[in-house]
Amino acid sequence: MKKIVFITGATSGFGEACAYKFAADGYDIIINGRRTDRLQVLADELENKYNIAVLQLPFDVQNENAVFESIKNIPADWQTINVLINNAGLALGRDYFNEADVSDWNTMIDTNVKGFLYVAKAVSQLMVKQSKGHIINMGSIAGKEVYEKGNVYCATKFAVDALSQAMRIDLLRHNIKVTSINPGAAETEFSVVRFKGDEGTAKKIYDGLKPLSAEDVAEVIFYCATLPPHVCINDLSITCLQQANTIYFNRVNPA
Ligand code: NDP
Ligand code: 8X3
Repeated sequence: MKKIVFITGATSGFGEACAYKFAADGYDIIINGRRTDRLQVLADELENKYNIAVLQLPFDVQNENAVFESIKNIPADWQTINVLINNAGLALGRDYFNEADVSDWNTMIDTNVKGFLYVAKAVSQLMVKQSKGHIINMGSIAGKEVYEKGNVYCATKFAVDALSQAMRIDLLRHNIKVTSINPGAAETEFSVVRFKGDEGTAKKIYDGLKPLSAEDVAEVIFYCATLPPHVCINDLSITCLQQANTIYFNRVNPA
């Protein structure tokens, strides 16, 4: 039977790795992101390599109207979404609270909280019609514990944590699973985005570490998504061996 996964933020990192992981298992895939050139390349690769169908749904999750209109207009045979990976998100800047850039705060809140909510609401309405589905929200260990200069990014991930709990309660009567995945440091484009293209500073985040890879996180997400129907992982934190929490690392020979 046809299985469909909808992945936001599929043009890079965790989202892209999930697209490959689920495609290899025969899922048809709805991919979202803003960079349409990357969506096209990904769609071509997945269709050719895995003989599955891919629907490209480019939109900016910050755009409320675009999110609700795009999801409402998904072709009927794609609306039976089994799994949503609500992953699109970013950090911008790592600054003391009093020095941080307010426009960075706005973008993080608009993307990680408001965009995240728009997507979850629109897709949950499709899942309610089927009385089943699985929403996998991308949290972070930054949503469990605040760290210095993490302020608003951490707050957005605390919001994801609270909203995952809220969705789990409110969607319980519709048989919809809600899982929050909370990774620690993972080497994707995340830090390059956070430091606005400064690759040297981004690289230093992983100094002396073997961090998580996007594929490690995709593996865990796939595991959560493929458990028996009556089993739901509610909340799962994952770090590399050398990270205990957002603050404590065991770095080996840092430069
Ligand atoms: P990447 O930067 O590699 O990927 C981020 C993805 O999000 C891209 O596909 C990007 O696509 C998409 N995205 C960002 N903003 C928007 C937007 N406004 N509308 C639509 N898509 C958007 O980072 P990761 O894969 O690491 O990050 C994915 C998620 O995981 C984020 O929510 C992040 O907070 C979280 N996370 C990351 C950790 C890490 O250490 N890497 C650890 C814990 C959580 P495009 O630019 O094409 O729109
Ligand atoms: C990303 C992990 O610790 O850099 O959410 O905030 S961290």
